[in-house]
Amino acid sequence: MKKYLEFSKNVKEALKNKQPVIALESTIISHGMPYPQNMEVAGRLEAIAREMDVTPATICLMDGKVKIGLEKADLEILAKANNVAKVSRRDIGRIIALKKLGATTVAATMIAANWAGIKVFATGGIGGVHRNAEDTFDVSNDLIELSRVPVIVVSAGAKAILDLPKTLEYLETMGVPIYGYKTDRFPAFYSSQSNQVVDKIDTPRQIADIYKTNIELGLNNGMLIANPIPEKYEIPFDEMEKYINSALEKATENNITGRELTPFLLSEIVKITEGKSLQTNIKLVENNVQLACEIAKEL
Ligand code: PSU
Ligand code: MN
Repeated sequence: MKKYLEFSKNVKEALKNKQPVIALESTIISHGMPYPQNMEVAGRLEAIAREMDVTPATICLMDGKVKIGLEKADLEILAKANNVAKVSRRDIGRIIALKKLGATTVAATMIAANWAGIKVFATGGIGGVHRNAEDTFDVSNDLIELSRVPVIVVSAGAKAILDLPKTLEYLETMGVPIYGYKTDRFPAFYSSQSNQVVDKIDTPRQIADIYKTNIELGLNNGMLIANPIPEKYEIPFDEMEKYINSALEKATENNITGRELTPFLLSEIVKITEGKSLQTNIKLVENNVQLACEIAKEL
């Protein structure tokens, strides 16, 4: 497997010297936000990590390799290209073998981070169980990978485009530990809380200790840290619900399903909120990068 990994110079050095490193995904750049904001955000996230003396490793698939850590030119390609594949587990081999350009989802980023020896990963929101999953069976691969790849994922919960109670039930079934950071309410991405209850945890040290204990016990599953958006930046749950419903209606009208659904809903919501949701999205990812860096330092 090692022959497929290509480390940037900084990430290679940091890992060799046992310095803290965090992984960042690339689907958020290619499919989650429009250009040029995606490029700015990718750069800003890396800068936040560096200011905290943590090395950021943005991950993608390019030229037949799994790239661990991207140079600016690579980020630019990802941010601009409109033929980037969205890569979950099933797509990794195909995109590498055919030497295509692939952006990694939470699922694929966890897998690649684990190959690279990176234990903490910051993102915006994870995929989950979609509303109406009882008809469509649309359950994100992210949830399965959380159950079998030993990486800590810091997210702002999950978007309310999903069915949050079903998402939490599914994670419980799959044995994934979920902790609310300084909260016992599962956050709903744009909103700092939903009505769903989770276990509360208060410090990065405790998160690192639980992770280490799990690993030592041979429980090689991942862990989800749900980090609420700071209240001053949030969009209230009820207000979001209206936007989400009209995005969902439009998806149904246009027969959007499968891997297209999540990116479609994300871009519709940006349009409906006239960019306000994008600002919120950026704030929460920054907040997640900070927490991921604190956890990586403890580890
Ligand atoms: N949710 C968001 N923003 C995102 C995604 C999800 O709020 O950018 C992206 C992530 O990369 C996530 C993927 O892993 O979508 C999930 O897609 P799907 O639902 O098709 O599994
Ligand atoms: Mn899906």
